[in-house]
Amino acid sequence: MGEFEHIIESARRIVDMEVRGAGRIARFAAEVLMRFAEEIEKDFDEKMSEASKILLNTRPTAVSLYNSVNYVMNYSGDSVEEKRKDVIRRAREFIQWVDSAKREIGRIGARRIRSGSTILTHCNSSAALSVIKEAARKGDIRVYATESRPRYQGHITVRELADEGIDVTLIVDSAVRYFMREMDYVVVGADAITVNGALINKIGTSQIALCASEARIPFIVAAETYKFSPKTLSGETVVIEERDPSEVAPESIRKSGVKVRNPAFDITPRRYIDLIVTEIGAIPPEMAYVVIKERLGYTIPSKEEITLVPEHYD
Ligand code: RI2
Repeated sequence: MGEFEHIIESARRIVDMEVRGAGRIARFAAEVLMRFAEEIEKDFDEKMSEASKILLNTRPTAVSLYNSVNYVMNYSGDSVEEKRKDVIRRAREFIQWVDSAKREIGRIGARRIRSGSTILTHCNSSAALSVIKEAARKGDIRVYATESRPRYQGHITVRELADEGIDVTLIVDSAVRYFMREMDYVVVGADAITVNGALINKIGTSQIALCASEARIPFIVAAETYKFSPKTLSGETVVIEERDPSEVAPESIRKSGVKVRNPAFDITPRRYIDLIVTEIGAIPPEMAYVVIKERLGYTIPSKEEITLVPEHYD
């Protein structure tokens, strides 16, 4: 078990959300696999595959994690040395993909935001914040951020924006409809995008989308292409992670026979989404299929397990 110690510890950090945010999780997994590959002496394929499984078993909704592991695990080579080299190369490429995608999304997304606007965001998405920060560099922007119970990632968001000198207001999740008419845009991130253009994001996102639709406020999603789910092409649905009830209710309530549910994500159908800003352009949700087919290089798999074979990336 000793050999896998670092992998297990890394998996624990993802489960406990010390490393969180779909993009960061994916980047982290690539780094962890790269470091692991550097140390393997024998049984390279078996050990890499075991390490992948441990990492994949952490946060089921983050499709970026699946895409990252798949990207790195698509290595080739005859000898252990060749395989190791290829894993390292692929992991570095994926990390580079994450970093460049975020910058590009900021650049593309900011063009859609008029100066003088107020933007509502939910949870803490580095992709959404890339758009908001870039818009604030170019113009005058105010932001409303939800707390995002139960983990309060909204607190990270407001600190991050305040540090950049951006005018930011914190609101409770249930105040979204109260303030919606004062907003010009909603900008959120994504944990996954399905083949039919639905968004899976932090719990509460779909209610915000409903309010935005009612008030006719544009609802914009910032999502790197590695957040698109290839498995949905072959009919699988995205698993919604349910986290421990202790995140929601104190022990006195949990022990009193009250049931507590704690889904971490919800699903926003594509009809509520105006635009998905990816690193390859701003697209309507209807184009998710094209991204999965062309960008992620997927065909409908004939075998049970499928692998990601991206042909081009930045
Ligand atoms: P970036 C987060 O999930 C939020 O739902 C956020 O919108 C999404 O990941 C994407 O984040 P969690 O890890 O990749 O806080 O844009 O459960 O940073």
